[in-house]
Amino acid sequence: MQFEYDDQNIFAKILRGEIPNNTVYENDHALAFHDIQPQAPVHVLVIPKGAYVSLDHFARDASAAEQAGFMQAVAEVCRITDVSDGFRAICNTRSHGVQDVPHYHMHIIGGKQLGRMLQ
Ligand code: DGP
Repeated sequence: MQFEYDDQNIFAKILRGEIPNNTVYENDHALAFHDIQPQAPVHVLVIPKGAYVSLDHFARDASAAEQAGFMQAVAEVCRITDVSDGFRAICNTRSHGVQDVPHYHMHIIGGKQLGRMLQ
C-alpha cells in the first residue's frame, strides 16, 4: 500500500508550532495534547513527530526508536492523567475507520465509565 502524507494537515501544523496545543507530554518522537473536542474527562491525542498517515503506516515504516518513543508517550499520558480505573485507546483509520486528520494519532479516552463498543 502507498501512503501519501499531506503536510498541510492540522497535526502537522501543530508539530511545526503554527497552531497552539495544550501539551500533556512530549519526547523526541511523540507529542501528546488534549483533544479540542473532548468526548470524556480525559481525551488526549498521542501523535508521532514523523510523517505517518495512519496506524498501519506507522507500524510498517517507523523505526524501533520512533515506535518506542510513541509507546513511552502513551505510558506517560496514562500516568499523568491517572486513568488507573481504565481507558480506551482508539486509532481511527482512513474512511471506513472515520479518520478525520490524516496524521497518525491515538485517542486516549477515560476518566469516566465508557459504554461497551463491541458485543
Ligand atoms: P479522528 O481523525 O477522527 O480520529 O479525530 C481527530 C480528532 O482531532 C478529533 O477528536 C478532534 C481533534 N482535533 C481536530 N483539530 C484539532 C486541533 O486543532 N487541536 C486539537 N487539540 N485537536 C483537534
